[in-house]
Amino acid sequence: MASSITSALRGWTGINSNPATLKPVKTLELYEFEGCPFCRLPREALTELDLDAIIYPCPKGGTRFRPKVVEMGGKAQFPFLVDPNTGAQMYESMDIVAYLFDTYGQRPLPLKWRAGVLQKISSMGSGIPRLTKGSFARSSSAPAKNLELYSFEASPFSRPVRELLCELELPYLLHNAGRTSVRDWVPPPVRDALNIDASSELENRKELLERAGRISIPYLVDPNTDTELGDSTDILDYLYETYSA
Ligand SMILES: N[C@@H](CCC(=O)N[C@@H](CS)C(=O)NCC(=O)O)C(=O)O
Repeated sequence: MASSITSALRGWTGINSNPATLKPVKTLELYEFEGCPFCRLPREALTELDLDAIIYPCPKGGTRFRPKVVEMGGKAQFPFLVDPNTGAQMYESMDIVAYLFDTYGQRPLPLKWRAGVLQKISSMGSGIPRLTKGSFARSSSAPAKNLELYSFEASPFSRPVRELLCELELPYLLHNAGRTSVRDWVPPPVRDALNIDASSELENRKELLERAGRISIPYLVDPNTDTELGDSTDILDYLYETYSA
């Protein structure tokens, strides 16, 4: 419920995808933490542009990836984007959003993103219902391989999963799977019951359909244990049991 309020307060930004003209050859890397209002903005832009990224969680008190950001950029400030395709490395949420639209969207920055200050204020307000979730590190065991998550930024069910991945400092490949058509809005159980075709033009949705037989977001893949889960409650239980120390 609180997660839905957060998405609603952001006007459901980060729900629709209009794929970028150019897809990065090497995956983008974003150092961020889920509870940070500034970090939400580039994550929303990634969904809007249908871009994947490796998320390196940097919650407060985190020791796994925070030092790397200080090493690369000189300070512990988040978000921090690394683009291995161009060598670009940058702080500042709105600079990152503009960079993504310019470099990969290859289209003018949408009007709403030009009002950077308003976006930041709105993001701060919308995070209030989540309190401190996704902000502070908890001890965990580090996975050998990155996890993978099919998600889109505004998904109320994905947010708690991303918050826990963040708190446990578990890096993951974020497969964005936003919405492009009306049928994407039909809840998965209704879609299943009515036999509604779930196919999509988005690569990640196609991939998920093939992999799981249905499209239900979030969907977690853990190559360390050969586990795949498609229900947020099951995913949360699994992450606690497997990685929380
Ligand atoms: N103007 C920056 C502000 C970034 C910022 O202040 N981020 C906070 C987190 S919300 C931060 O990095 N705090 C330092 C820390 O968490 O240690 C932006 O828009 O990206």
